[in-house]
Amino acid sequence: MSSGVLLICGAEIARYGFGGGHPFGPDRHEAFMRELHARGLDGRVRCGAARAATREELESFHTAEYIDQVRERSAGGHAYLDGGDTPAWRGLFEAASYVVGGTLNAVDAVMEGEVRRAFIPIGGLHHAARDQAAGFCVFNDCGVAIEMLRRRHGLRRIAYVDIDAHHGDGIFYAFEDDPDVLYADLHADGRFLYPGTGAAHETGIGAARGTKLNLPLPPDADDSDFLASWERVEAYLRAGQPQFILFQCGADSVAGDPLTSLRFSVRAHAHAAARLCAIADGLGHGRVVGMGGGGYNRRNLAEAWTGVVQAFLDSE
Ligand code: TV1
Ligand code: ZN
Repeated sequence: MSSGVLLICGAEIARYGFGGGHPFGPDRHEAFMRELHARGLDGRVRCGAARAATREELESFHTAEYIDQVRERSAGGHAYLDGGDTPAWRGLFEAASYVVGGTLNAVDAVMEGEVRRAFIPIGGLHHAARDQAAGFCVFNDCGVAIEMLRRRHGLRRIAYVDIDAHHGDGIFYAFEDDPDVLYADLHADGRFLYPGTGAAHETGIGAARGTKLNLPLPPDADDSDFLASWERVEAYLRAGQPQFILFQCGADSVAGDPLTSLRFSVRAHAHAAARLCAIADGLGHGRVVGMGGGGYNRRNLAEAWTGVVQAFLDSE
């Protein structure tokens, strides 16, 4: 088994975001990279660029009609892709395609045994549905990754773990009836925060009924609340024995985020990353890919995500 941590970074994914005072600005990538450099971690990871996802890859998760709509609206500029959170701009289609391709590069490198862990800061766009944009998310890189892990790499059981403050509805509802997608999501209770979903009783439907783990938290939950819920995530993953772990580590669950009121410290993110590596190693494969997700306080995202990368490196 190979060692090393792959970091997907560069101008191709840095461009993803929205200008004009939008919280998901294109400066988030740089905020992370500066902190990585300040901690001397940039020299300890292997860096790789993103590629654009192909049409076929996008179609593994998204509908053809939706992909066309994104292409048309971003060429035309101006309109929103959703009710007001996700503005279209010229070049957005390409930027969103690079985010998906970047996550696929991360997943492919892990599957090919080049590295055991990989991280992509601008990724984890968990609100995009198969047929629509939502909450700053155009193409759902996590969803395409799950589909490609199955179709291209032949895996069956894949875990998706999400500690972003917002519920990962785009992933949850896309795989709600699929018992082979393990889903564990810590988020602020939907009664108090967008997108409003992810109640504890939402455990899957049909063949997957009772198999998913939604853990809503009080809107001001701190590290002790995090740790109590996190124990359940670990037990769930150990019982489910996934062949791959996707980790959406949104930093908007850290105290001081402008969009949410969760109060985790950045240690929560590092702890989750370290434990996921230990679990993946215990399962004999070590496969973990981290995706940055949300996080709108630049200091927080820089510290939380570099903590995740540090935990990946320490786990080697
Ligand atoms: C344009 C400009 C859009 C400034 C949106 C905050 C803005 C928000 C903006 C904003 C904002 C939301 C809602 C809207 C319910 C909707 C990456 C009808 C200062 C993964 C997405 C949050 C989180 C969407 C994404 C949310 C992620 N909050 N300023 N929009 N209304 N939308 O509440 O999970 O982190 O805030
Ligand atoms: Zn979020």
